[in-house]
Amino acid sequence: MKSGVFDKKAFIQSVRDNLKNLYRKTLEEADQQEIFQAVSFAVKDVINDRWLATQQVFDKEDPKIVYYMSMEFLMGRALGNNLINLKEYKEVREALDEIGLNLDVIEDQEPDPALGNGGLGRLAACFMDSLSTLGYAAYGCGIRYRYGMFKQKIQDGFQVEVPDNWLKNGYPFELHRPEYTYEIKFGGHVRTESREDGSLRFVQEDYQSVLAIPYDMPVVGYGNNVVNTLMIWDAAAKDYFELDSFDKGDYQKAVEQQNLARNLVEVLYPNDNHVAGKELRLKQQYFFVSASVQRALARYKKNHDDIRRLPEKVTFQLNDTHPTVTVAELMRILVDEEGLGWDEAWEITTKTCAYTNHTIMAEALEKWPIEIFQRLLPRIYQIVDEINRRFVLQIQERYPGDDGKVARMAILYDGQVKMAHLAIVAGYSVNGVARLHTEILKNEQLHDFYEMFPEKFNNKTNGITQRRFLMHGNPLLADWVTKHIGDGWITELMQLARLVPYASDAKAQKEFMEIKRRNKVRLAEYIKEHNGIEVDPDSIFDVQVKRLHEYKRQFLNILHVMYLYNELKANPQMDFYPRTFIFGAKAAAGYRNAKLTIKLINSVADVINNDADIKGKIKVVFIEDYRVSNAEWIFAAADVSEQISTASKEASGTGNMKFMLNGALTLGTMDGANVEMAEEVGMENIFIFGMSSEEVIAHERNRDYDPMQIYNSDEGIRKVVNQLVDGTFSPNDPGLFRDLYNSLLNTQCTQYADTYFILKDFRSYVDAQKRIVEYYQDKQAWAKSAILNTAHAGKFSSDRTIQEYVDEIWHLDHITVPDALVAKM
Ligand code: GL2
Repeated sequence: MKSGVFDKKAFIQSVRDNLKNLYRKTLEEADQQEIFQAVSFAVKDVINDRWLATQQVFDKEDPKIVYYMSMEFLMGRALGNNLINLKEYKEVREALDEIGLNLDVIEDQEPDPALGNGGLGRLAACFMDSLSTLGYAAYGCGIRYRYGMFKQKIQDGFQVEVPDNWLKNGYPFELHRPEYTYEIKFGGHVRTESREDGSLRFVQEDYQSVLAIPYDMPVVGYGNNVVNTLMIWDAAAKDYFELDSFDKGDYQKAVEQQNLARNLVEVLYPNDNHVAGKELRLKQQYFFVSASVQRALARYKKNHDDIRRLPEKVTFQLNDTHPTVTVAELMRILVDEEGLGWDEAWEITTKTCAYTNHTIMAEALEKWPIEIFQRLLPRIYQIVDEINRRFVLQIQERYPGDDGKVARMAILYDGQVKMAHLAIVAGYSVNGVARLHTEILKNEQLHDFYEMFPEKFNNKTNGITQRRFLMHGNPLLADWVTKHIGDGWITELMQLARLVPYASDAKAQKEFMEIKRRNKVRLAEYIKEHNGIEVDPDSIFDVQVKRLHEYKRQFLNILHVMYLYNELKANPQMDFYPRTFIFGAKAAAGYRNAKLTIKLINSVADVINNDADIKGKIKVVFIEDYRVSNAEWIFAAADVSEQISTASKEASGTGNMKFMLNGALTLGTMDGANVEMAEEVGMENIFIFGMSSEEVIAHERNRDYDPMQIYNSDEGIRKVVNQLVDGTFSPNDPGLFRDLYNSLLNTQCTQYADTYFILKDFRSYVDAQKRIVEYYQDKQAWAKSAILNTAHAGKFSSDRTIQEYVDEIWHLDHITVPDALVAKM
């Protein structure tokens, strides 16, 4: 496997050697986990040659580097993906097969490194894959949480959170790099002293500190020898083992530092599109930002002596506002450590940092109480204060006498630090993640900023990596595509358009649907094993998998299932095509209505799945612990993809693209990237329903929506809503779902009832569902649309997205890592 030529014998020998060295075991004695470790180390060995070679190219060619700053990287399992990108997947499978090992079983031993919540974290992972594949120099910068996203158990229909101890067996794909340890300082106070030249020096004193120690993970590009690095930071106490500290009797301080270090990286906050505002979270942010910026600057200074030229070689992309302290940390280093003047430092910073906005949800906007911010980060606060002071002057100069502008735009206001404002003021680029989302940012949420800095705003529609979500997740379809159009799509997804002629070809249709069926059988077996439920692979697999959030409207979906059930009960002889409704979702641990919705789905499932009257025509399945690894199978098996958020609320969505790529038809609102998907695939091949974002925004502005009117006038709706509180689905506790009922009708409990317009969109959703079942029964029409969905998914490759970031924001240099160099390592 030195440079692309796979040597079966050498690989197997390497696996055997690893088992001997790691466990003193033979292949026959080792268990599957040990074999997974041994195989992974054998693969890592191959990766290391490319990783070393890539670093040499960096050193020699000195390309500009993007540092992708993100609190979350939802990488998913690495073994299979690395083999795919090394182009050795099939060869390794065969080699293992020959010695009686099954690669699927081995892959299944790997924990899912779940260092992210959902779309935002998974996007970061797809971006890293594309950066390597396209040949751009990049570091992902994040936190090595000891516990990632919790594991979800369903007990008695309720979600129970179980810690995810992903490191318990050791993770073979990480590399400990203690030589890049940095000190991070919290708290204390800032003393000012004069330098000889009369300028001021700021010194932080009486602080607590922790050490940041990175673990590097390789990110392998597809077939090009490029290996970038994901650096995730672990924390350790500084003084704990320093005798010094004990000598001075400073035991208390040593223990505190130990606790700080332990807590800092202990756990990922399991909130998606929502901030809890906890002090520890701000510490996490500064911790990984400070360490990453220090490492980036150290790397830069190794071969450059003019810090003023930093923007030519380094760019920091802020993945949402979470890493926004990057701006102030960079200013601190430039001013306090590099001795630059404010204006010079600001010039550099504002050419180096760029910001991506991922949501318009108000509860996700990060605002820190000044009190916490200042106490935890005293020097950083001073810097933010100065940035704010200068910015407010700028606003006043531009809009004299307009206090409203200052109130709406200042970084410090009302006792809070507004992180998005800081990111926009300091960033040289501000982007949204789908066209509609960017327009809403410009016209609504960030309108004041857009008016002041129109040149900063741009759109970068999200994308996904086809290497994981087609090649690895759906090998049957991947082979089918390659058989028809060659394998160019693996690195150039637009080539899928060449499938268009096959959409009308009877043979191709038959093959395509046969593959879909085999993937449905694979998922049905998984469901049987995990849920004990039999589902019919010939029924329509209608799937909604994503985080549970009210705006994503899983509630609308399950209410519709209840509605269908009522129809079928009332008329058991009706013509009814069998349907399987599949859900998968984690709810934030403290999000009550979200957790109750999970219970509702499971309760409805219990009643419907066990009702002999309906003869199995409706099945409802809640897949436990939805995560990247089982997601790959679910996308491959879906007929219908539910993307039903309240229009304007889903910034982009990325699951929508994964379904489309795998030939599912979307049932969705005109929200997020659905709009662009509709444009690509054509309105005949997608099922759109519900209010437009303009209508939603108008109702929100005018506060003129009254769900009670709908409830009073529509009997079918009234019946399902009443069933939430009459014990139909919770006979032992009829009040169980009262809060969900209230969320629809009761104006007392939220700012207004039915905040997410579920009843408003209900009828239109029912109609769209009807159109879907009718369409499904026209096998040819459906097959044609399914193929066209795959064929028109090309735009939604993260390769396209990253190329746009490179061309329009980062301006990176392309690198190549020659085979000859790899062979020398
Ligand atoms: C999100 C958006 O909700 C989602 O629509 C988008 O696709 C992703 C990636 O851009 O970002 N914003 C956010 O805060 N989370 C998301 O998934 N957690």
